[in-house]
Amino acid sequence: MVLLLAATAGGGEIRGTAQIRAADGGVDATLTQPIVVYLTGFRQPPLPDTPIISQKDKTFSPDLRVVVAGQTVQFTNDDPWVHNVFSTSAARPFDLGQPGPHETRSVSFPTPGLVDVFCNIHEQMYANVLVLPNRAFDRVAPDGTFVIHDVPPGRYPLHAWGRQIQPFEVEVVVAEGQPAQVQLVLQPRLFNPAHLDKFGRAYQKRPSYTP
Ligand SMILES: [Cu+2]
Repeated sequence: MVLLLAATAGGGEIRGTAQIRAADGGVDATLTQPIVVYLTGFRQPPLPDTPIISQKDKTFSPDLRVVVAGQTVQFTNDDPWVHNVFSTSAARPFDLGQPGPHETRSVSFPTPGLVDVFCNIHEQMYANVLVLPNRAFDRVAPDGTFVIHDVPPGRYPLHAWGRQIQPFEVEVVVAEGQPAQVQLVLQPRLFNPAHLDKFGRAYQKRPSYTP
C-alpha cells in the first residue's frame, strides 16, 4: 500500500490519526498506551538534549525514551539502594554495573533500533529506548492524533510502534503541496514483560538486596 501525502516545500508535514483495533472489531476511542509514529529511510543529526531515565521506587521513569541515533541517555539512581541497568538488545548491549544512590551513568545510542532496558537486581524494572535514524517522529496523543514536521520530500516507510500493538509499516510519499491526513488502524498484541537476567538466566532470589 502506498499513501500519497502532500507536503509543503522544503519541509513536509504528515498529520494523522492512529487507532487500535478493539476485540469486538471496532476501534478504541482513546489511547492509553504510548505509541510512537516515525519515518525511516533517511538520517538526521541527533537532538541536542540528554534525556534522563530515573530509577525511582524500583521503577524506570519514564519507561520509554525516544532518541535519535547519536544521543546519550543519563540513567540516575534516585532510590536509597543499589540498582543495575543493562541491555542485551542487539542495537545497544550495555551494563552500567551497580550505581548507588544519587549516582548517574550515561549510555550513548549510536545505532537505530529498539533497546530493552532492565535491572539485574529488580526483575520488575523495565524500560525501552527507541533509537530512531532521524527527527521525523511523534508520539500519538491520547486523542489519537499525531503530526510529523519538517519531512524532506521523498518516499519513506512510516512505522508505528508500541508495546501492545503489532509492528506496523506503510510506505508514504511526501511531495510538494499541502499537509495531508493519514489514518492508521493498528492491531493489538499481548505484551509479555518476562525476560532473563543479564547472564541469560532466570532471575534468582537475592536476600542480600532490597527485594
Ligand atoms: Cu533495580
